[in-house]
This record gives sequence, C-alpha cells and structure tokens, in this order.
Amino acid sequence: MLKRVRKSVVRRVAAAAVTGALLATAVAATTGPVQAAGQNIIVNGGFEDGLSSWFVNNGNSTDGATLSPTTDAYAGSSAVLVTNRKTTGSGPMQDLSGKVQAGKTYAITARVKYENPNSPATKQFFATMHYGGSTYTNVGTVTVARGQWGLIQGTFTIPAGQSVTTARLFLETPWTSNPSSAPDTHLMDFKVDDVSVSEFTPSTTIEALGKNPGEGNPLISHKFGADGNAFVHDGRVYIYMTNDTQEYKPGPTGVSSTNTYASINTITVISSDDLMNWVDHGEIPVAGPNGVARYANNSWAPAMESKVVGGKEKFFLYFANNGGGSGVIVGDSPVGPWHDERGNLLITSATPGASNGINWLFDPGVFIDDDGQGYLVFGGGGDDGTRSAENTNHPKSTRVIRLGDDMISTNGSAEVIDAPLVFEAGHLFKRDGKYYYSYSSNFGFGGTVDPNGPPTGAIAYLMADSPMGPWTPETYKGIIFKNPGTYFGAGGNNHQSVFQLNGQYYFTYHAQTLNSRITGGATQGFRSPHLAKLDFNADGTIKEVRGDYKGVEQIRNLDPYRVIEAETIAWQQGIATKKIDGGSEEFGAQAPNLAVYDVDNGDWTSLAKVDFGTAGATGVTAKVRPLAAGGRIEVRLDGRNSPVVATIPVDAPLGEWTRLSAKLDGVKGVHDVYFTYAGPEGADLFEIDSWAFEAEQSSPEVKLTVTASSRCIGSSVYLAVTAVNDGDAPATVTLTTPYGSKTVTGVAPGKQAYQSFNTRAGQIGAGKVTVAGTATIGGKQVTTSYDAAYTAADCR
Ligand SMILES: [Ca+2]
Ligand SMILES: [Ca+2]
Ligand SMILES: [Ca+2]
Repeated sequence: MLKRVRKSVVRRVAAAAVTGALLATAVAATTGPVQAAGQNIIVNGGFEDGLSSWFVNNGNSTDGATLSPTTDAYAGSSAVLVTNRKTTGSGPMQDLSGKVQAGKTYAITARVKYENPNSPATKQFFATMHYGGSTYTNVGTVTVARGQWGLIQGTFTIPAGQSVTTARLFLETPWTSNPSSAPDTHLMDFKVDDVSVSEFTPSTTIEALGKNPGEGNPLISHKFGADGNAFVHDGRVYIYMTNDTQEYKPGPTGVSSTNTYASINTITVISSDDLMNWVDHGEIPVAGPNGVARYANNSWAPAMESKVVGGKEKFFLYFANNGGGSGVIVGDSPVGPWHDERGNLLITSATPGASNGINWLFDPGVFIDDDGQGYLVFGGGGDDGTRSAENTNHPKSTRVIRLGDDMISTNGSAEVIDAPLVFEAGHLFKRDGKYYYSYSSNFGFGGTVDPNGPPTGAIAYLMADSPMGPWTPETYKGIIFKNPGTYFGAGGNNHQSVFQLNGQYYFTYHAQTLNSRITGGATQGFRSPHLAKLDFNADGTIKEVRGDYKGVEQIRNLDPYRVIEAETIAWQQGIATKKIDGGSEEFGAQAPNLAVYDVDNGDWTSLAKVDFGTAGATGVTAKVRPLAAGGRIEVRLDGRNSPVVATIPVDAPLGEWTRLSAKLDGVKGVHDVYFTYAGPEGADLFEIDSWAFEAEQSSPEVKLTVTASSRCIGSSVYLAVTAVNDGDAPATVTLTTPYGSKTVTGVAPGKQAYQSFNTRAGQIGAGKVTVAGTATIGGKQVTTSYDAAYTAADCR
C-alpha cells in the first residue's frame, strides 16, 4: 500500500511539473507552425477494429476499468467506452515501446466524451505517456463540455535520456487522492475515439505577417537573408545573401533555436527591377557534399561581379567558408548554372600577405575597376587578447588584393587596410573617381574606443584615390549606418553593399526585423535584407543612412501583360517557396524556377504598382497545381481586404500543373494586386508557378504614315500628299485637301498612295490634309483617318 502511494505521489509530482509547459505548448501549437502530416503510430486509433491493440492502464495495481466497443463514435462506426473506473488513471492504454524514440517530438490528438448527468458541466481530460516505472508525462489535454466530443491536442518531446522500452500512452482524468469519494466527478464513464500520435515535423513556413503592405523593408518576409550583396545586371538588381533560413528550426512554440551559421552552405538570391516586387530565385548550393564547391563547408557573406573572360561574360560569386577562407564559384548568368573552376579555396592562410593579424579570412568583397582590373577585400576579427587601445582601434585585420584576369586567382600580395575599429564586412565601390571602402566596426576588443573613429557595431567607411588605397587611418571619413539596434531594437552584426540603379545610389544592410516580428520581439540571430537610398555630399562624403521599415520608392510600375513568376512578391503572408523542375518562363530555361507552396485558407501574396494601362485587363491566368478540392484564388486591388474583382476556381485534377483563368472587367490604371487564397480550412490548397494578365485588345486600325508638303512648280503652289500603308492588309486610301481629293484603291502593304494637287494659286497659307484608309482587318471593314500638316508657300 505504502509503495503504491509513493509511486502515485512521484507520478503526480512529475505530471504536475510539466502541465504548465504542456498547456502553453498546446495553446501555441494552434497558432504556431503547421505540422507536417506524419504517420499515425497508434494502431486502431479509431476503434474501428474493436478493442484490438488497446487495454486498460495497469501502471498501478489499483488501476482498473472495463473497455467495451460502442457505436456512439466520433468518426467511423465504433469508439471505446470506459466503465467501472477504479482510479483517475483508469482509461484505455496502448503500448508504444519500439515505436517512439527519445529526443523526438510528437503530436497527439484524441477525441473524448463523457455524458454522466451527475458529473460536472465541464471536465478536463489528459493524454499521458508512461515511461518505465514511475515517469508519467501529460502530453495533451482538453477541457470538454458534458455530452460533447472534445479534442485532446498537444505536442511533446521525449527527453533525450528517457528510456522508451516500456513507453505507453493512455487517456485519463486529473488525479485526485480519493476519487471514490466523488465518483461522478472523478470516475465517470467516458468514450474515446480517433487517437493519433505522429512524429512532429516543424514547418519553417513563416505564418506571421513580417512585412506590412506599403513597407519596403524587409525586402522579403517569407524567408531570411543576411549579408546582402547587390549586383546590377541589365537594369535588374540581384541580392545574394547568407541563407539564414537553413538554421531556422522553429519548435512547437514557433520559436527557433539561435542561429549558429554552422549549417549554412547555400546562398539565397532575390532580384527586382523596381525595388518593391522581389523575385525569389531560390538557393545556390555552394558548399557541402551537394554544393558546387565541395571542398568548402559553408557559404557565408557572398559577393558578386561579372566580367567578360575569353569572350564570354562570366559571373563570379565569392563566398566565405566560415572564418577559414574564401572561395569563388562561376555562373553562366546571375542565377547560374554554377561551376567550380578552381577546385579549392581562393583565399587561405597561404595567400601572400593574408594571414598576419587576421583571425578570419572571410567576408570577400569584390570590385572591378573601369580598366577591368579586379580587386578583392577580405578578412576580419583581429582581437589579439591584449585588450589594448591599439588592438581595439587598429586591429589591421582586413586586406585588399588584386585578382587575376580570370577573377578566380589572386595577383601579388594582400595589403593591410588600417580602418579604425575595423571588424569585418569589407566592401569596395567607386563613384566619381573616388574609391570607397566600407566595413563593419568591432564591438570593442577591451581597449578604449577612440572617439575620433566610428562607434562600435556600425558601418563606417574610408575614401581613397586607388582601390589599393593606401587605406590608412587618415582616409577614414565617418559612418554610413549606426548599429541596427539603433532603429530596430535587435542589434547584432551588420553587413552592407552599395549599388547604383537608374542613376540613384542605394545601400543594402540587414536587420533582425522579420525574426522580431515572428516572435513578437525576441530575436535568435535571423537577419533580413533592407534597402535605403544612399546620398552624397558635394565633397563625395556619404550622408548617414537611417534604418526604417519604409525602405525605398518603387522606381517603375510592373507590366502585367506577360508571364510573372508567382515567386515575385511585394508583400505576403503564410506562403513558402520551393524550387520546382524545369526552367523559368520569365527568366529563361537556364534559370531556376520556384513555386509558391504551403498555401492555406487566408494566405495571400501581392504585387506592387501594377500598370494595367488605359485599355485595362480582360483576364488573369494562374499556372497552379491543385492539391485539394474547393480551392480558389481571389484577385483584389489595393488591399487584401478590398472587394474581389475576379475569382479563379482551382478545380482542375489534383497534383497536375494546369493553367486556370478568370475574366477581369474594367481593371485599368495602376494598382497593387492582391491574390488571396481560399479553400477548405486545414487543407494544403495548391501550389502556384506563375501569373499572366491579358490586355484589352485595342480596336483594330488601318496603319498609314501620312506626309504633306507644299512646293513651287513655276509660279503655282502644288501640295504633295503621300500615305504609306504600314498595315498587313491592302487598303483603299482617300487623300483629301482644300484643293481636291483623290482615292487610290488596292494600296498593298508597304506601298503608297500619292497625289500632287495643283492649288492654282501663287501663294497659300499653312493647313492640313486628311487621309482616310479603309481595309478589311479580322473580317471587319475598318476605316482610320489621319491628319498631316503642310507649311505656307509663296511661289510668286
Ligand atoms: Ca471510430
Ligand atoms: Ca501557409
Ligand atoms: Ca515560378
């Protein structure tokens, strides 16, 4: 007896200790990451096979009950009824030994119902795991109203050291020491149905709103991206980023463990030609066993340049192999395909001039001068442990070196950059004949920070007359950007680049803004790309940039009358992107193509400032892959809650890519376009590859080029009129002047109608002629008129 009581006490202490955390988890799970549908570990969870695989909890010798099948089922035709309960723990149990593993996370659901009219109006139920002798953990709970089926829900992680050789799951009511004193309250009969335990795979989809409509920053809100390096090509800016999303592992509560950067071996790329609608080009597999550069482990802090080498434009993507070195891979375009042309790291401790004083041979920054000579800046760290002011303010830990003509080799020795308080993140650019070296300042190496230099954790810069400097402390000009913590709460490191587009300079930086919005304030080191305008003083120095969510102005409207990859997004909520087979319809067969997925009811994406023109759009087409019946895409203008202007029913065969359309009427001018996704709650609705809008066809016209000129023949003015048929069909052309008219039939395409009219006057004033062309276009007779002016003439 004593033994049983002791066991029971141990058990209930353990259970009570986890209940608070469990309830928090259960609540968070409903708003947290969507759980991937795992295999149900429970056998006969729906009791459709009677009582097979179930027995009464026998963890304590006092436990006992009767299980019997009942047709009062939540689902199917059968459930289990529990009667004659001896203890609160007396309920149906299943043996999970060999089926669950320590350290793994599981999700549980079960339906319960009680009906005793003498029982309380509501009652709490638990699903409980019993591991070995006396370890009991409540893993799911619900408080249910009498007479109704309630849903037990929870996620739980089996502790890493937990023995699971006797793991069992059972359903029960809350423990009390003397349940038989109030059996209607504690030992009521209950029914159980649809018990499910499956491995919990957290989704990395960001369901929170990370970027408010109208905001420019962060540039993207469906994934992270750090150390953004901008590269402009053909009027489009590409931003290459450290793929922080690889480290993003939200647990059941939706909060990730801290970003260690250790697993990052891909570089994520986005691009835009308007600075508001960003195309997701996916991830470049740079390092690791599946990477282009298998000799490297990591790909952090990328930098991109292109150059014509051997008659072919090549794209050189430099990356940091953690702190140990820097490498480069070569692309055929800004988005690949990618090749390893070197076979090993470009910058190592063996690189001449590289290692002395440097902790980290990382953060490559590439620059090509107007003469085609390439340069690489790199390096960082430099804390020598002396805690001296000299080491803090002048660690001399970054370098600049010339690149070979092939851009994948170095030429000569690296030279020291003595930038005040330097830390990392070197970047080189040129403007109006001056060279700028920008960098991230350190957080203090223990010495007094020189007040004449930059503050800690800021982006500072030097100016010189050559890419090689010399970069002395005297070339220090100030800071471009204070620490991100100044503007966004969460501080941390920063990494910048500068680019020019449409005559304006821009500055890229990163901040933990999306991370902060997901968690409601806390950050775990997940960084997002931001943009700001960069302006200069008359002497070439830089005006300090301030961080904000507003970002930069959209520099051109989006043309909707073409294929637009669906992974082009201004603002969104709830979606994710993934690479799919085949090339991009918009960017070419060699470019990666992505699809929008994890589309739930209520998720949405949008395009900013779409110009439908004065004629307007007549239709919208989506290339989609339906995954559930009953989905639809709603099109709205200027707000995600605005009226629906078109609905595309997604009612094609499941699993097949197909194009589905809806008509549009009167959508003209410039609008933000919101695609809002709707369908059955809880269903994974569809994937989207691309969009296209159809333009209102302008009314057909006869195309003529008309000219008129006055000239003298003798003492008379003649008026010469010419009309060239620029259309595709033969036309009847009538030339009408104040001095007579002339009709020419059958003017073939490319041919002209001509007449020189004698005005019978020695002098005329300026005037105009009218030319009408009539042709059959698209089966219809069409007449179009043109005017042409002539000048005054005096032939007397
Ligand atoms: Ca059932
Ligand atoms: Ca979603
Ligand atoms: Ca696509």
